Amino acid sequence: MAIDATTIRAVARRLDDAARQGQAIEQVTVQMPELDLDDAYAIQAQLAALRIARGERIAGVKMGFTSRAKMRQMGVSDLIWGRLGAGMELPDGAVFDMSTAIHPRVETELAFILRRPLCGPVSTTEARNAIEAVLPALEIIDSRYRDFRFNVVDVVADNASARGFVLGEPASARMDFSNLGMVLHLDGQVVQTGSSAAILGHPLRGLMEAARLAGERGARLEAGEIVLAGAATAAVALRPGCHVSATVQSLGRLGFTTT
Ligand code: 0L1
Ligand code: MG
Repeated sequence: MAIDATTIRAVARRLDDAARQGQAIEQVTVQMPELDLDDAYAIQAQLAALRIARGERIAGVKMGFTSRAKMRQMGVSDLIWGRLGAGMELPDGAVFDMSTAIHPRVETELAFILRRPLCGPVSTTEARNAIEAVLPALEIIDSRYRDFRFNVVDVVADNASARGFVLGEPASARMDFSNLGMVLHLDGQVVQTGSSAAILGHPLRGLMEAARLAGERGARLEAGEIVLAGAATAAVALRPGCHVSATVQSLGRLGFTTT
């Protein structure tokens, strides 16, 4: 680690303020190029601590960089994760107030709810047996950095750009969710199509990687937690006054409106 606990708290406060005020800031590595991934995850943990101190519950985790194309684009070779606060969840059909965001984007995902804890490297059978339900999901990402530009250390410190999520109806984990067609609509127009297979080849891998990364960071995925397994479509910029919906084969439709 390159920075001390006081600096970690100060950087987390700066990112937290930026998120709460909807104001973009300079990437943290501009002032502190020495920051490493351990520092970044420590800052992220401190962001979660700030949420908890405000009375928010940590609801689960989100995976990022789950497509090889995005890893290549960012010049990174591993996945990242971020923490989901319970307050980030928007009910299906809710209104998302854009004035509370900076430059939000939406992407179509699959989510899992766990029925037992997972930690460290796990087999596909262990991962599957830990799933209570599989759900269609929309993730709203919003980098706190100017122009949505960052390196991997910046984005991990910024909680993997997590901003919000919407969950659809839960389905049995026994279903085959390996290759489900997904369509993202904006105001009724198709803007992205994809397949759940785009999530690391199989969405279960998103969960296995979440368990692995949790183990590496001394954490654990808990029963009842949500895991956003990764994006199956590219992220699309949101604008005020639009209706966003996603249709996921065999899992149904979900959406929200922006204002
Ligand atoms: O959920 C995601 O895949 C986003 C991860 C962070 C990178 C980005 O903001 O695009
Ligand atoms: Mg995502």
